[in-house]
Formats: sequence, structure tokens, C-alpha cells
Amino acid sequence: MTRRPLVPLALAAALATACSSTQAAAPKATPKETAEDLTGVHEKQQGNEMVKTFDLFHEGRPDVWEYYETAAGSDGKPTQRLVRKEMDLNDDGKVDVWRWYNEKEQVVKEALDLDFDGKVDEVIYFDDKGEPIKKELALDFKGKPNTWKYYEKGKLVRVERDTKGTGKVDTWEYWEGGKIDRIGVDTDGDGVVDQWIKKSGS
Ligand SMILES: [Ca+2]
Ligand SMILES: [Ca+2]
Repeated sequence: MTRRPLVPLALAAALATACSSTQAAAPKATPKETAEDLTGVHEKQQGNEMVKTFDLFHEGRPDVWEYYETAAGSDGKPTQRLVRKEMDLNDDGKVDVWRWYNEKEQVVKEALDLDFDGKVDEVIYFDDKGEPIKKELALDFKGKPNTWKYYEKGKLVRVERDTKGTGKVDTWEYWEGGKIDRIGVDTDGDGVVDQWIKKSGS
């Protein structure tokens, strides 16, 4: 297996920030807000975030990065809280999983690069019980979501699809009890169902 010879720049910058204040300034990076903006590298450190790294593959470089914020704890003393985590699952030096945590350190959002090409293929949003609320999927692995799944109490209730690659939803599947109940299709592109190709009870 070929190995990338150098630690990625963003990682080097992250480590430099964590380890020393005398290092050269980190390269400029644009804060990333959405899954589409994630490009297989590290998100820029925010605020007073510090990073802890782990070398799970024991190869002398990190493959898990945990980002902590310092905040006042319930006793008023400064405490560290995990705010996000990045993981390199296939040991190519690029991040494949990004997780974000709430103030109780529960995962609220997870982004996954399933085919390790640097483009995010799935983003999952969780409620405070750890159940998925919504999944955004790029089923063609091209990095742009084309399918959105919505959940209530952990159960799939609706799937919205952009089947024409227009960036707009054109098909709505409504699920009940683990089965599709009805499917509506927008045929003229105005974002409203024109035709029910499967009706409730049919
Ligand atoms: Ca990777
Ligand atoms: Ca991908």
C-alpha cells in the first residue's frame, strides 16, 4: 500500500496550533458550514478549540482527532468539552468521518465519506436520544445530496428525491410502518406534486 509521504498541511497546522505558539501561522482556511464544503480534510479549528490526536493504527501519525472547547463547568471551574471528532478510517491521511457533539457530548451530526474520495456521501442528524432525524445522501457518490430521508422516533416517514439532478426534490415517498404508503411526483418542476404514482392503500 502506498503511503502519502507527508502529514497533510491542515493536520500539521492543527498540531502546530495545539503544541506550540511559536510555529508559523496556520494556512488560511475558509470556515466550512455544510457537508458539501467538506473536502476530505480537517475543518478549521474554531475559537479556543484544542485538539487531541490518537494513532490507532500505530504508524506514527494520527488517525483520530478530537476537538475540545474550554468552558466553565457546573462548579464554575474551566472544563473541557468534546465538540467534534474527525477520523481517518482507511489510513490514507484524509478524514472520512466527521462528528459534531452537543453540550452533553452527544453526537448531533455525522458526515461520512463512504468511498474515501474526499467527497461526503452521507450526513446524518441525530436527536438527543441518538435517533436519526434526517439523512442526506449522495447516492451517486458525486458529493451532492440527491436523497433526503426523514425520521420520527427513529422510524423512516418520508424520502425526498432529486431524480433529475436539478438540485430540487421531484419525488416524495411517504412511509408508514416500514412500507411505502404513497409516492408523489412533480412533473413540471414547480416543487409541487402533480401526480400520485402510488396512492395510499393501493
Ligand atoms: Ca481516509
Ligand atoms: Ca465519497
